[in-house]
Amino acid sequence: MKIGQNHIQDTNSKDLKIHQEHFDFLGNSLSKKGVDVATIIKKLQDFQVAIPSWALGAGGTRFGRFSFFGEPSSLEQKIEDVGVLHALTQTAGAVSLHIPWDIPQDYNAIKELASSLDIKFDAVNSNTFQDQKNAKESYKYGSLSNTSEAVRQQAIQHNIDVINIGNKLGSKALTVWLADGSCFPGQNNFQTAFQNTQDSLKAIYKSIPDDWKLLIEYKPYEPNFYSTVIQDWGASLMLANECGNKAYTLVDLGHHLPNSNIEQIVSILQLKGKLGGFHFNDSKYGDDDLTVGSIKPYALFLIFNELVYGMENNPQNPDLAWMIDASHNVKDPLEDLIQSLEAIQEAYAKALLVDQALLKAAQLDNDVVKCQEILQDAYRTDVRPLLAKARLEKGGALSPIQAYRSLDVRNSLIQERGKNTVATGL
Ligand code: PSV
Ligand code: MN
Ligand code: MN
Repeated sequence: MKIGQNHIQDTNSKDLKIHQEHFDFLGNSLSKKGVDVATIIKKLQDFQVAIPSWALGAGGTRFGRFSFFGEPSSLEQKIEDVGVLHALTQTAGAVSLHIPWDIPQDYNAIKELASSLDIKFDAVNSNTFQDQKNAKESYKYGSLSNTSEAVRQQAIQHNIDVINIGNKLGSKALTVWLADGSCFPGQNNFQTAFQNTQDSLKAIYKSIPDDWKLLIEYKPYEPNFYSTVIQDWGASLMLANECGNKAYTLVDLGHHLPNSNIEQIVSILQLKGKLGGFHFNDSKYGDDDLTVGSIKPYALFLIFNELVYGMENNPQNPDLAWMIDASHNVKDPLEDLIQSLEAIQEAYAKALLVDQALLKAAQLDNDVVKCQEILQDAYRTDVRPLLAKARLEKGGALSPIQAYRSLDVRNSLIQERGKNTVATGL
C-alpha cells in the first residue's frame, strides 16, 4: 500500500480554508508576542522520529492478543507501513530494526524501498532477551551479565553481528536493552553481574564504528522482578563512561519508577553530553508502553522543555536518536502511532514557545510565580495549527487520522495481505 500525493491533497482540500483561518489567528497572536513562527515550523518539519519495526502489529499481554489484521509479516511490509505513517504525518522518516526479527534478505532491495519512501535506518536493536532457534547457549539467567563466559561471548557476538547488519543499511547506532537481572534476593551477586556487563559492553564497544553510537538503555524491573543489572540512568551512565565517548545513555519514558523526575534526568545527562537516545511512550503504572501523551501530557511538555534547552545550550551533547517505543493492544497500531507522533510534535512545539530569555530572567529574580506562568502560557497554547501547517508544507495530511480513515488504509492492507496477524514478541 502506497499513499500517493494526490490522495492526500484530495483529503486535505475540504479542510484547507478552516485550517488557514486557524493558522492565521494563531500565527498573528504568536507574532505579536515576538515568536518567530516560520522558525518553529521549520524545526517541527526537521524533527523526525523513528518507528520501531515491532510496533506495527498489535501488541498484547500475556493474557491475550487481539489483531487488527493486515499486519506486516516481512521487513518489506514493515517498511511500507512506516511509509504510510510518513506520507501522512511527514514526521516518521526513520525505522528502527530489531535483530534477528528483521534480518534483510536482499540489502539493496530493502535500502531502495526505504529510500523511495524517504525513510532512513535509525538505531538497530539487539535481542539477548530471548533464546533464538539453534542457539547453543541460553539467556535464561542473563546475557551480557551471565556467570558463564560462553553465554556472554554468544551475546557479545550477537551484538557485533547486529552492528554489521546495521552498517550495511546505513544505521549509525546500536541500542542495547538487557533483560538481565534476578528474580530473588541472593540469586545474583550485584557486583559480579555489573562487572560482567561492563566487560561485555566494552568488548562490543570495540566494534562500534567511529561514526556510530552505542546507546545503553536502562529499566528498573521486568522481566526480572527483584533486580535489573542496568536499572537506572546512573548505572547506564557509569557503563557509558566506562566504554568511551561513543557510548551514551538512552532514556525510555516508561523505564522509571513512579514519580521520577524524568525532565531533570534528561537535563543533567545533556549537561554531561551523555544523552544519546530517547524512547517515547506513556504510562500510568509501569512500562505500560501506551500512546505518547495519553496520560501525562504536561510531564511530556516539561521533558521537551529540557530537551529544547539542551538542544540550544549543550553543544557537548550530540543529536539524539528519537524513537517511539509503544505497544498497541486495543487500537489499530498505525492509528495509535499517528496519535503518538502528533503528541510528540505538540509537546515539542509548545516547548519551542517557551520564552527562554524571559524564563531565565524570572529565575534570576526568583519570581517563582512568573516562572510557572511562562511555562504554562506555552503549555496552554493550542499549537495544532502549527503542526498542520508544518505537515501541509511538506505534502502531509492536515489531519492524519482523518486521512487514514477516509483512505480506508486498514481495509486496503487487509485486502492486500489477508487476515494475517503476526505477534511481535514484545
Ligand atoms: C522492553 O522494555 C523494551 O520495550 C525496551 O524498552 C526496548 O527498547 C524494547 O523493548 C526493544 O528491545
Ligand atoms: Mn525502549
Ligand atoms: Mn520498554
